[in-house]
Amino acid sequence: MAEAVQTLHPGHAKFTPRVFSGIQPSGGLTLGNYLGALKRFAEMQGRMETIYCLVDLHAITDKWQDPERLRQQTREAAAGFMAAGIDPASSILFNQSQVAAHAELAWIFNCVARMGWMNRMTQWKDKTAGKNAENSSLGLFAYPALMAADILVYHATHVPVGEDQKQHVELTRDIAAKFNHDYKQDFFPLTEPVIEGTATRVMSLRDGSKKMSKSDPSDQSRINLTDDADTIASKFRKARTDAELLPDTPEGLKDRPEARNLVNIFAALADRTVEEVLADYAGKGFGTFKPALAELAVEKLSPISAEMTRLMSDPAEIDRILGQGADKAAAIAQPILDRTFDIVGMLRSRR
Ligand code: AQP
Repeated sequence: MAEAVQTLHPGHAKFTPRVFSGIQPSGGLTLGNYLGALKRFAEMQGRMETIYCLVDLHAITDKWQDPERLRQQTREAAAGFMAAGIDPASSILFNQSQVAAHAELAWIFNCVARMGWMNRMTQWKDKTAGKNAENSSLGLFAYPALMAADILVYHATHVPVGEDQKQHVELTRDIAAKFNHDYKQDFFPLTEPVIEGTATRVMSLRDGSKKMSKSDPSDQSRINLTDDADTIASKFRKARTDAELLPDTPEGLKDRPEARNLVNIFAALADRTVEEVLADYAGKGFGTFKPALAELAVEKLSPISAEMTRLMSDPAEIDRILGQGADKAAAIAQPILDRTFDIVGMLRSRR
């Protein structure tokens, strides 16, 4: 992270270093969300201003969500954030739909972004692959413009994300640059994606070519943060692997995606490098490695799961925290949105 701060784009000098990131409450949180996002969100806390968001407006882009379930998933995700170490006294934590500035700025960005840019987004292509794209929601197509608004409505300079979201952060930079160019202003920062660590892309336990995802139809493909110890052990035991022994260097994992995934998960959970993990397990088979991985995962995830259960026993308190976070977020976003409308030429006479 310190390195990322030093490599700030020169245009950032006038912007307060500020982190924004979010997760869709479109299902239960996974080990991928934890290692690729939450764990890193917690590590960034205290180093600079941090704003974290449950992006519930995004969660309805892909498929219909049962309204009561969506509210529950949003509370559960908030509990997951806090259980993973995000302290609402140090970070701003809220759900997106409570701050209207996100949707308002997204409209402006819908008019800045080009259809061709959206057409090139791999998430759009992946989520519509094999389906009738004509039948997908307009919201799914415009998802990256809303994500750009989420980030830029706070003039965020850094966005910690997993590898899969890199392209969307690059598009955010394109939108900021086009806006700045079209209106001859140096108004929006060119935000940096922060993609670090050994688990920037945690893969499915059933298929090493697919990322672990909360919406994968197979529950066996992922570890949920709420899984109990037996379920975690059983999912790792059944995880797809090959018959070879573990190599002594990372290069030996090159053409072994499933093995590489499990070693990466181990390294990220243990806060060790892949080389260090292989130094311990080279020459050993999965009969030895999988139980050790399961034990480590249970050790790291059980306290998170227990804390989530405790927090979920008081949903009113979660709602209060999210409401308070939304007030703090709106206080930062509103002046930036107002200035954007001024720049674009919207008549504002109510102030
Ligand atoms: N498998 C993963 N490995 C590493 N990072 C991951 N992230 C998600 N999956 C992995 C990171 O988690 C953050 C929040 O992602 P999201 O929930 O907003 O959307 P997503 O990337 O589309 O995650 P899912 O689990 O696949 O959700 P669904 O199934 O609803 O689409 C991001 O920083 C992401 O990189």
